Amino acid sequence: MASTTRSVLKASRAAQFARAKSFSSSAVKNTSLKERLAQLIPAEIENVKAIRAAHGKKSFGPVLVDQLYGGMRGLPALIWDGSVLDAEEGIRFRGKTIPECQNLLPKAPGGQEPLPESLFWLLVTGEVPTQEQVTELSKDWAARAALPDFVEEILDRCPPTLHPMSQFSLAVTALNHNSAFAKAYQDGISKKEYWGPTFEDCMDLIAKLPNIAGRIYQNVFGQRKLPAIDPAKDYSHNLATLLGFGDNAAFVELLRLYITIHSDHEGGNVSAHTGKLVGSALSDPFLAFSASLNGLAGPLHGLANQEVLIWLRKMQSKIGENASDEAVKEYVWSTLKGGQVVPGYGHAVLRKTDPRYTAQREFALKHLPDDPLFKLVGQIYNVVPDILLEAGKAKNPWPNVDAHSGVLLTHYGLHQMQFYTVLFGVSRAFGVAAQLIWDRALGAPLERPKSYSSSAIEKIFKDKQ
Ligand code: FAM
Repeated sequence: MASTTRSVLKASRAAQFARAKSFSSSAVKNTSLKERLAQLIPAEIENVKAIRAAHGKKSFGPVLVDQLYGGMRGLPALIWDGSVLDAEEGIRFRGKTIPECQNLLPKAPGGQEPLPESLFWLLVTGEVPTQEQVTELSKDWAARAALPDFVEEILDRCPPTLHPMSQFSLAVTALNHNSAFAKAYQDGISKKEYWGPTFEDCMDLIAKLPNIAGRIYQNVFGQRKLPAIDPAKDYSHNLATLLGFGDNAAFVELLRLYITIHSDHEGGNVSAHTGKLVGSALSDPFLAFSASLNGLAGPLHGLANQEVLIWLRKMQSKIGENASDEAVKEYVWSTLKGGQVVPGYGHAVLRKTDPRYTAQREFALKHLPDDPLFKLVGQIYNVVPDILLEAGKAKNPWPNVDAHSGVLLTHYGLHQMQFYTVLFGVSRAFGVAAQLIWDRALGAPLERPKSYSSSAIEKIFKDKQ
């Protein structure tokens, strides 16, 4: 027993040492993202082996029957390395808070917000990239950005009445046609090599999203001719240009912040978990991420950003602009009494104001302090939490990310709220893709939790009252 424990500890220390060594390698400065990953993977495989050897049989605590019926809240069930969500503090990307990311990650020349390219590098490697590495990533994504003709045709044939999220999901599913992973699997690739074509698919996926989003936007709302991707511009600048806002430097900065803060929110939320689950069947990253998008399209998840703006506009048409606190309170109560949720408030994990809300509020204070809708959002913040507390149901009365994003987009002229969740989807690809790469590198197995029928639960506890 003692010698087994000693050898487990020794293996664990050796793995930690190898991991620390590879994670602080001086080669990092000159490597591409794929080269850096190839350096990190062997040590991480050893690290996971060591964690499982040392802790694999330890319990995380009891599972309550309530958790089976209650959407698995708080049930420890997944490994997700890119980010961790603390109920009080909010999200940390590879250990870094949003303000730390804003401070540390490379920015565009003259810009103040992190480049999402740098956030992706951080999510994948746990390291802050150099400016040169970020520039190379921008160029790589620009070179991969073109859509196959048939995907463009699928989008062009969609009726404009089909919700942009459904169009988005269709297009991403169709990209599976050219999946490097699906092809490699058919050609008999070894398990050990899965991560390579998964990486290529994830890079293609992220790279092609601006052209998909831009095409949906122009087909449904704009009818502008789509400009070509400019390899000299960063990802967000190209996306802004496709939407018709590339000349507005503040909007481009907003998109950089927007993509960064919406990228990842640990693994249990619907879009992240769906992507991981579908990926675990070795469905390629396009199939896995289109499933994520279908989850994000639900009003309790990503679609809430659309719902918030619809709700605000309805409120304005009912009680007018510059309404009193009393009128706002009455409107909020009428929403609750109608059996509806107040969109943009509450969270399954968070118990404080979402730092993603705060980051957007700070952006608004800097760039649009006098915007009337921004002022209304501030007024609602002063009113809603007390009402939700008084109503006595919601565990978290504070605003989430979606309470703020639409107000910023509409300030710059992106008024079409049905499009907002598409931008959330572009961002969420970053977090899901980073985890899909690691899942294939670490040999994550098929997900298959155990389900029970209600009668089985009754039977199990029948004699244990
Ligand atoms: N307005 C009214 N009721 C709310 C509420 C809100 N904003 N938030 C929670 N509740 C209710 C909830 O519907 C539930 O009622 P029932 O017992 O009748 O089913 C009760 O309070 C307990 O819910 P909870 O445990 O506090 O929250 P959940 O973990 O079940 O749900 C949310 C979390 C996010 C689905 C919920 O807070 C909600 O519906 N919020 C509004 C929609 C929204 O903003 N979604 C976006 C979340 C966001 F972060 C994202 O994913 N993008």
